[in-house]
Amino acid sequence: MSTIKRQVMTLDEFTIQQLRDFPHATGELSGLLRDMGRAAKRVNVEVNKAGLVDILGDAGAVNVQGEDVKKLDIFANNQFQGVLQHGISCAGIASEELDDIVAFEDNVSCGSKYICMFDPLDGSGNIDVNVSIGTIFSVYRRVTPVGSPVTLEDFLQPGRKQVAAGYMVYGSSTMLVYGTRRGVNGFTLDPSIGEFCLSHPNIKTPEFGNIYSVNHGNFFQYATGVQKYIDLCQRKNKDNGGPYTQRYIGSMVADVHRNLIKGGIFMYPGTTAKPKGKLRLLYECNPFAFILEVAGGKATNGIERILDIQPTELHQRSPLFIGSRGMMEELESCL
Ligand code: AFP
Repeated sequence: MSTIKRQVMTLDEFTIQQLRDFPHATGELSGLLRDMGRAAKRVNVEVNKAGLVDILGDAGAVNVQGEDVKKLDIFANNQFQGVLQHGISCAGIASEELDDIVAFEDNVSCGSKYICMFDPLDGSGNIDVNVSIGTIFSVYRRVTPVGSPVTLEDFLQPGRKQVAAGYMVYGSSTMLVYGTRRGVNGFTLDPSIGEFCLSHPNIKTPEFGNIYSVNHGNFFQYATGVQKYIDLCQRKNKDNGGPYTQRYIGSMVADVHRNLIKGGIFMYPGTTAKPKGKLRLLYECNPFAFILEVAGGKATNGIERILDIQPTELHQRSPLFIGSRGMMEELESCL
């Protein structure tokens, strides 16, 4: 019997295809990933018309991080929470927008082995000015018994325990990238059919890149080792490849996505005012550290591997250095 060759493979088809290699898999993780993709499409529609409708601007509340909440953040949070709560593949969530975990208490959800954590709309400071923003998520296997409601313990796991992690970029095109231990794959939303289509199979990040990304405004507040590395990035001469190019959007998803594809290093170090930096370990650092490591890169807090940090609270922050292996090693020699 001849096999029909398809030109494009959608996210749904891809996740189902992956199941064929694991005949005993329950399909729960694939279902969860498809749920996230579905919610992302709804968020994408709203992000695209943010300039048209009265959804822009502050919602008037302040989130648990003490930052102004934009209306789209709330919309996005509700979409991801809703799709997982009404699905059958997730037992509970934690979100950057919520104080506490949400345990889904119905029998079907309690019977799931996975929990999901997400930052529903990262880079929301950029919404009003039409710059790429994104969603970041990670999936863990719960540690409490299946069948009971999840607890905080299920969420305070080190990043190396992640089963999958991913992100969506709402940019010049909309992409969903996710990784499992088997590899990282990128899907671009085809608006004509409303499907994420496999566009970047088996992503590997280059060993070296040409880009360093950091908030230069904080330069004098960084530790000496970090300053030394930034100096090195600027001073590299033609004998060692010329100075690196500085690129920093202030929207982590877009910055790290670009560096993942092109090669580079992204840094959000601690400052004298904020020694732990700004980024959240569970919602931002861990998922990207997982993806970058699977793609061949590295991620540390300057002292230890991000994925080995034992979290103690849901919303804790961590300095982050992440990117191409060769550039991370250069940085480590300065720290
Ligand atoms: P917002 O979601 O508040 O816009 O923050 C985005 C972010 O967490 C991350 O995406 C950026 O890389 C980082 O903050 C930018 O922070 P600085 O403006 O301090 O450089």
